[in-house]
Formats: sequence, structure tokens, C-alpha cells
Amino acid sequence: MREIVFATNNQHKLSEMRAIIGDRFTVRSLAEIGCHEDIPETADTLEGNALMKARYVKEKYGYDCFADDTGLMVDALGGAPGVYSARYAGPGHDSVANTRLLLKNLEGTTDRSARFVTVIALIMGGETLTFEGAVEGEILPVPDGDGGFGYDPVFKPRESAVSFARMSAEDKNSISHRGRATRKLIDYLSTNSI
Ligand code: ITT
Repeated sequence: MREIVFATNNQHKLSEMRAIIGDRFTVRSLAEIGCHEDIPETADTLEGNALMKARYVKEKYGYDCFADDTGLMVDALGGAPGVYSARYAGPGHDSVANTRLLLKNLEGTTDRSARFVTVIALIMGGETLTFEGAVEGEILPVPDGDGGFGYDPVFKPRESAVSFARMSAEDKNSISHRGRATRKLIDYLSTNSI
């Protein structure tokens, strides 16, 4: 089986990615290659951060790999939290605090439109490529459901009657930002040997 490393410290992302990629490739985690540190992501774009994470693993560990950076862009907040989605409520990755702050900042707002965007950076051989996926939707007034992760309980995709947190993993992956970006990655990997 062909193998590729996914440069993420987020176990939810890893599970989603493995489910989307299925048995086409073996997706190896950072733990499996002995990388246990927090990889810096200090760029001011999703693409910049995805490239930073993938390059870190390639340069320090030597593996071909890919990384994903994801942001939730809310129109009424001028695109925030965007690239700062992971630390919207301050340092750390506390999704409950991030979500609470998001809902507070949207109190009284009628325009709830938003989109999730994922950029995947792939470093393979001498090549560096990026793939993007997005899903349009809206921010619900209160969290709904306990599946998924991160902002899923407050994000309802336009083509769904319920939040990502109420959808099966399969249904989320079929329309999500990550699913869409990953299918472009799969197309590329399938036609270019790894
Ligand atoms: P890595 O950088 O280690 O991959 P991370 O959790 O820091 O993991 P991101 O910076 O890409 O990942 O994530 C930005 C934030 O968006 C973070 O708070 C996530 O919980 C959230 N997020 C990412 N993908 C999501 C999804 O599919 N559904 C809901 N929230 C998501």
C-alpha cells in the first residue's frame, strides 16, 4: 500500500482524512513517524500555514507529506475568525470557548452566512502543490448536535437541514471543505505515483 504522512496534531482531522481517503493510500500520523511537537503555524493565510506545516515535516523528518489548514470565514465578522479559527478565544485549541465567542460576537446579527475553507499543501518528491475546498453555510444561533469537532455544532451547510455535528461522518465528508479539498488531493495522487 502506498503511504503518505498527514502533518496534523488534530486527531479528528486524521480520522476524517483516513475515512475520505479509504484504502487508496495509507495515511500515517505524526506520532507514527516520531514527531510529537506542536508544529508552528504563524502565517497569515491558510495556504501559508498549510505550507509551513508540510515543509516542517519534510525538512525535519524527510517524509513526503501533506498538511491541512482550515478556517471558518463569517461574513458579518469581516471574514473572522478565518486563519485564526484555532485560537479565536486566545491561545490553545479550546473549541467550546472559540464557539462561545463566535456566538457572542454574532448576537443580534441577521446575516449569519459563513464558509469553511480548507487548504491542503502537498510536498511530494520535488513538488509542492496546494488544493482548496470550501462549503457555504450559516452560523446557527445555538450549538446543535455533538458529533464532529471544532465549530461543527454551529455550522449548518447550505445543502443540509442540520449542522455538521448532526450529520454522519460520511455525510459530512461528502460535502465538507475537507472532503472537497481531499478529493482533489486524491485525484492528484492517483495520477502521480507516490
Ligand atoms: P493542525 O494544525 O495540527 O492540523 P488544528 O486543530 O490546529 O490542527 P486548524 O488550525 O486547521 O487545525 O483548525 C482551525 C480551527 O478550525 C480549529 O479550531 C478546528 O477545531 C476548527 N476546524 C477545523 N476543521 C474543522 C471542521 O471540519 N469542522 C469544524 N471545525 C473545524
